[in-house]
Amino acid sequence: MFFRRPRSWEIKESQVTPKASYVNRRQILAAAGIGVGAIASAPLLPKLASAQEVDPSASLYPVTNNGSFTAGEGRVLTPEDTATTYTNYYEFGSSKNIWRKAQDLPIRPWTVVLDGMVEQEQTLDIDALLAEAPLEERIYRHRCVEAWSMVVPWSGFPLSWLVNKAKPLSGAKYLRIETFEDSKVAVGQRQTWYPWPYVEGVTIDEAANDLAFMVTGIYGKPLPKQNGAPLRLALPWKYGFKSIKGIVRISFTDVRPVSFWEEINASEYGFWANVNPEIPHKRWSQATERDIGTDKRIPTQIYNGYGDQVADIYKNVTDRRLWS
Ligand SMILES: Nc1nc2c(c(=O)[nH]1)N[C@H]1C(S)=C(S)[C@@H](COP(=O)(O)O)O[C@H]1N2
Ligand SMILES: [Mo]
Repeated sequence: MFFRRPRSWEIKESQVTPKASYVNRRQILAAAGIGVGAIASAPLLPKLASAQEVDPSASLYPVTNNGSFTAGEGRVLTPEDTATTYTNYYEFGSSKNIWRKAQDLPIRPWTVVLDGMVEQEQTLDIDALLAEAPLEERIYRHRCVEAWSMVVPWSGFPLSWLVNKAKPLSGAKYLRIETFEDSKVAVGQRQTWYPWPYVEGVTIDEAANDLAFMVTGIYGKPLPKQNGAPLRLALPWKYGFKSIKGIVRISFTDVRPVSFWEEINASEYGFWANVNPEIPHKRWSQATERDIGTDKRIPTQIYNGYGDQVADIYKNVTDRRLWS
């Protein structure tokens, strides 16, 4: 077997992993009678293709690249192998190395329910949705609250397109977005102290912003399960936990949703969670981030560098904790 040394960012990351997961991982390691070093020297990863069945949406990709979204000054695309094997998906465990376990998730049939304050509730079949949606590719930066980041080419469609399709009533102020729940296949969901299912929320104004993107593919291919197939969100100006994976329901509501991480620890993970280098997390600085592709530490930018597109959303929001 091949072993590799942990990279510096992996060590850094373990220092900033949310406490619940860190404690949990230590407990599991202790119970298994192995030290943290055993995890750090994980075997080299085999190619993904061998582990995955052919996705029924494969023929839709690649889709046309929208040139208005670029990596940004001094940034380069993260290698595909890195972005698809270093993933956060607590449904499959609290480590980054869950991509094999995520292959257990059946992604067909898959439906997405649009309900709550809408003209009429709808249940959409994912393949019908993919056939109808205006798919395009966008290169986005992604900044995790744990101070690592990547630059990836997502394929998908604007969230605003789906909002229009849902026909929300005028009183709807928020989208409450929910992940699948199935502890038979998602081993992490057997950890009953977490408030499953994973939930996230955005305001109607945030959902209407052109940057809010529903992701169905990556690197010109269908989205791998570990990255949130068949449907996940990308909100590149917010910390990564807002970009919810494995979406099965979007409910329109006038009540602000309480998100998964907010419910676990509201003082550390707020509703808005806009990226801001000047507002530290309670347990670490947010001034810099580790790019997982280049392994370089770089300065973090306000709104992750997307302020020109999103700052206006917040100009009249004065009474809220906009950061962290
Ligand atoms: N359902 C669900 N969505 C999720 C998560 C999760 O654990 N479960 N993790 C979030 C976090 S913390 C991040 S940083 C991103 C990671 O996306 P990636 O693994 O595709 O990079 O997914 C987000 N979406
Ligand atoms: Mo994250």
